[in-house]
Amino acid sequence: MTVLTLIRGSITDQRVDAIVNAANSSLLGGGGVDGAIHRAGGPEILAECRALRAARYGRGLRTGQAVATTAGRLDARWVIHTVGPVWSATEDRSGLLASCYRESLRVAAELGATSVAFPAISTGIYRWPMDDGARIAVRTARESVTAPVEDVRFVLFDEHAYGLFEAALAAED
Ligand code: AR6
Repeated sequence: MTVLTLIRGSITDQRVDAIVNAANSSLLGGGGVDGAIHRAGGPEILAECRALRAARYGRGLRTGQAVATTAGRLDARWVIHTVGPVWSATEDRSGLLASCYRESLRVAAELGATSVAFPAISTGIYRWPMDDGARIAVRTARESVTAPVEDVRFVLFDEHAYGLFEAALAAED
């Protein structure tokens, strides 16, 4: 049975099979979680991202899709890069945000990962409201997780995010 858990802290401190990165379509790094992952994981991750761009992803990774690389020096086997949607007040992009969680879990299962750590995708630089982002994260992970993944962790940077994920989890039960 899959367990969804919440952790307060930095995703770069997690010991799991796969760490999910809230990347952008260039796959070449950025701020927030992306910057932290590349800093902590070292240049091997960026080298693989560049190779992906040179091969299958010449035009970048599309929003809602996911792709894996090495985790470099992180205490994980893989980083799964996914591109969240930028929040829009006029267009409903929640299907794309759900797709990030679903596709990341699909890639994780394909790799044989049993444990996966997620950040709250799109809720930082991409401005998605945290309460809605939390609901989409929890609901989609519960619906789309498959074996061998059995441990899904949401790693929240601050108390506010943690509280909203807690509420989203409680509302699902
Ligand atoms: N561990 C866990 N959560 C974190 C960490 C961390 N080390 N650092 C930030 N957060 P963001 P996005 C939280 O901006 O909104 C990058 O430049 C943060 O508080 O990392 O999907 C990419 O290259 C927020 O709640 O990702 C893209 O261009 C959440 O993680 C763009 O930002 C996500 O914030 C993606 O923006």
